[in-house]
Amino acid sequence: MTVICLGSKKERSFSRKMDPNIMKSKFRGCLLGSLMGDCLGAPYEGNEISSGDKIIIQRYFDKMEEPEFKGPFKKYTDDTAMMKSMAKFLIDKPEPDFTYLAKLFVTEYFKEPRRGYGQSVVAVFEKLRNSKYTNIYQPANEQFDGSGSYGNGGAMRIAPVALYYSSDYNNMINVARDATRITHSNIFGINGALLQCIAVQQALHINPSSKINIKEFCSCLLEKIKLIEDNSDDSEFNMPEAYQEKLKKVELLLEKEYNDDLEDEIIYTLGNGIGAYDSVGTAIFCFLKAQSCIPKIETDNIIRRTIQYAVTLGGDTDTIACMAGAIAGAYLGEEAINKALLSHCEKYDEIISLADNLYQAAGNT
Ligand code: AR6
Ligand code: MG
Repeated sequence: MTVICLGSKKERSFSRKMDPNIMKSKFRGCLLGSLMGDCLGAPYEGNEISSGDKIIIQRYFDKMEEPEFKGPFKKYTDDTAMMKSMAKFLIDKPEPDFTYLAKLFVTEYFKEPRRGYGQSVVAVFEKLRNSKYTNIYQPANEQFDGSGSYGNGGAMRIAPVALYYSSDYNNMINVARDATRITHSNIFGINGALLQCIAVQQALHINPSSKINIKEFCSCLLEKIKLIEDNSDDSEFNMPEAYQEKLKKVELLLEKEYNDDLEDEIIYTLGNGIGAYDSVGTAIFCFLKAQSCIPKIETDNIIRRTIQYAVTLGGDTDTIACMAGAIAGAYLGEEAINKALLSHCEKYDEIISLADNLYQAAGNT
């Protein structure tokens, strides 16, 4: 597997000679976009969003953009807690040590258990601790009578792997898979995390000053996820092209003109739930859709538009906005992030340092 499909020739040559300052800004943008989606999406988690709610969400974002507005921090959830552990694992261990990663997840969970973790993943943490990490993949394999979790918990935390291995595709895929399997062994949970990882990596290599080529972005994703699905064992579900089909639906929906029922169709077709299959395609869709104006989302800032749009689709708002925000931030970098909005997110300064340390650990100066 040696595909490095980075879109157009122009994008490929840009990526080869990317200014290190741009790359550093993209590392920050990605982790901050992820944090912002999580923190700003969390208050709406589990909600169905009416057209009245959309106006409230618009005001909520407008208010936080006002420099003089002071409010309590929007707290981050398990998405960021686990993303932080992923970054630390890559920073601390040049050779991936997945037992170390499992310990980081468990330590973080028992330090702050009330971060909104998935209902079932907690059992994995308890078993890992009780078994003293003898077989770090066994607890996840035992979930759901042996079928493993298909939740989006692997995908929501994967962005640091895409950054660290941005020019080493094969290792990126292998590390992303083994890091996901500690909690999620179901093929939908794993391949969803891989798709999100690839989307972040592709976004990272695109020139932030040029408009994204949506068709190429999708066809590259499709090409890579096809290879992954062709080599996956899907005997349990018999949906061997699940994510390929999902991406084709993303492309079709992106072409549709706005109408009052479009959002219902998006939610019905792509999903807005806690399953990776019902949320990763949705996050990619939100990112791509937000590249141009969206009715009822009033902002010129593409990262805000991506996150706000993800929130207005309801359901697992923090995680879908977190995944969409990570892709948008990897493309556009820190400069494109609204600082007033960011200032309301818990521990944003810690995430900036984490991104810088990850940038250095990845062999950059
Ligand atoms: N069979 C039936 N239900 C399942 C299965 C399965 N194989 N897999 C998952 N579920 P979990 P996560 C359902 O606990 O993926 C948080 O808000 C089941 O109801 O592994 O880490 C995060 O922020 C299970 O409890 O968590 C994410 O947004 C649920 O999916 C989200 O939850 C979550 O799976 C998922 O986090
Ligand atoms: Mg969540």
